[in-house]
Amino acid sequence: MEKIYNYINGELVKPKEDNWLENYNPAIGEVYGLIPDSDEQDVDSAYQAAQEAFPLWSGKTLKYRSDILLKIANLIIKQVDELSLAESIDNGKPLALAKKVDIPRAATNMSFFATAILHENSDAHLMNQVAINYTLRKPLGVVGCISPWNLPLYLFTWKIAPALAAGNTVVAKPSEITPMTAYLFSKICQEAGLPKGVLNIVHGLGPKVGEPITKHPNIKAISFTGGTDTGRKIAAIAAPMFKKLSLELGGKNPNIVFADCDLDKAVSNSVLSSFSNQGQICLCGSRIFIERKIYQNFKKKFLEKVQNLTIGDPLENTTKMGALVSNDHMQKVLNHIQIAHDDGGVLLSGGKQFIPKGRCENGYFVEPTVFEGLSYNCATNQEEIFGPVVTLTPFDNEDEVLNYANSTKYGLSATVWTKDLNKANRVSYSLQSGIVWVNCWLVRDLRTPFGGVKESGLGREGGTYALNFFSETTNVCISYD
Ligand code: TXE
Repeated sequence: MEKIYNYINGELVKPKEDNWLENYNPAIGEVYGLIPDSDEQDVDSAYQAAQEAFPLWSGKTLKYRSDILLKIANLIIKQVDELSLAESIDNGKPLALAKKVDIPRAATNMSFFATAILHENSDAHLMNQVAINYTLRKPLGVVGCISPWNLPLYLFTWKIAPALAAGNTVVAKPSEITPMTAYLFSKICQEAGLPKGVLNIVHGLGPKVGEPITKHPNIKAISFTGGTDTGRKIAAIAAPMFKKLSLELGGKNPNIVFADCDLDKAVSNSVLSSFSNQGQICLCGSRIFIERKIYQNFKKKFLEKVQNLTIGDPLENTTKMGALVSNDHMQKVLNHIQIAHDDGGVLLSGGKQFIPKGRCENGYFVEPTVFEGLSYNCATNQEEIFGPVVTLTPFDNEDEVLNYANSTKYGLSATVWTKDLNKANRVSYSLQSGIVWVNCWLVRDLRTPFGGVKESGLGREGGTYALNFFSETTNVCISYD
């Protein structure tokens, strides 16, 4: 059985207790490897290595740090085939999706922040003839990065890159459900010559590894992406310790389709925003609100495309929907489908576990599922399902749809389809959301602030927002004599 190892002080090492967890391939429903079942001792070793590496790494020139991160980016691109296959096997997502989105974006995360630090400027405030103030930006020290299973290397590097670029050293924990590409990333770091201890990756369970990172007295900040409930637990520990916190949490995103939209564009993008990555993207638009006068037309076109989605073996090139990430998650999604039925939902498509023929017959697949006829405030329209399940709901006016859209405890992203830009600006202003896409979905400029409001999170990632999170400022005021 293939084992993967922690990456501590530049070495690939076993967990101290020599305990291991099973790693599943969700497309075939079988264990295919073992990962370290690490604990607090391993986190302490990782912290020590990061602490010892900090003076050297933070003292390096921006160019030195930039060059190493660019080397890592180039190695990711060179190894795109191996990394994409590993990601698809570990997560269940289509290989084509991993190759087109996940792995290239991981490389871009590294190169974006490698170059961002070369162009960053800081502030100065001149007090005429009295004094000059300048804003000194310094790295925090050792920081903790904890990431989820839905976009494993993409979200892992989205945290690691700015943390390292800003001069911090890192103790990182990828999800125990999808550890493989983080492990391959540690070998890339060795190949790139990243100095030992600068990045340390500790594999294992949230409570046994994530929590010790969160509560470690000398880990200065926690950057977390994952479920809202877990984010709450992390905040409860970190806040009283006055640690900096970046929380990217769950979502229940509205997708608002006005009658004056480009209907075909809205339909095709809505299929993507509903079912990409099996609906396991926190930015997916799982609540589709359609202006009544085009409801039937939208529904007809949408269902035609949904029913043509190829679901099955993630390694097949034609596959558009792969397996859900685990049996537990599949059961959670199937349970939500049952609740939708109980709430009086009318099933328009899907609704069941999908059993492919051949090698994936024991995999964790769920059909792309569409309901209508549910109230905006029922559980299906309020709770995050994080799977291939969407609802269609008609509306008659802006106030009504804004009430629906803003009715959940989340506020991560929203999508608006209309050709009327006044309406687009008006609705975007009124949406309780960290991100609004108008006539597009998942168009990403990495300089922009990324994050949610309400229970979708705290703080913003992306560009200067991320670099500022991973640094501390001192205002130096020098008087003119
Ligand atoms: O989250 P979990 P999952 C959300 C998504 C969904 C969830 C799916 O909406 O709700 O995340 O990811 C570690 N102390 N987003 O189920 O369980 C755990 O081991 C410290 C939103 O993985 O929260 C894993 O490494 N760490 C997001 C990580 O936390 C703990 C995009 C996430 O696990 C821990 C992606 C603990 N007590 C998913 N318990 C966005 N907004 O961008 C677990 N972990």
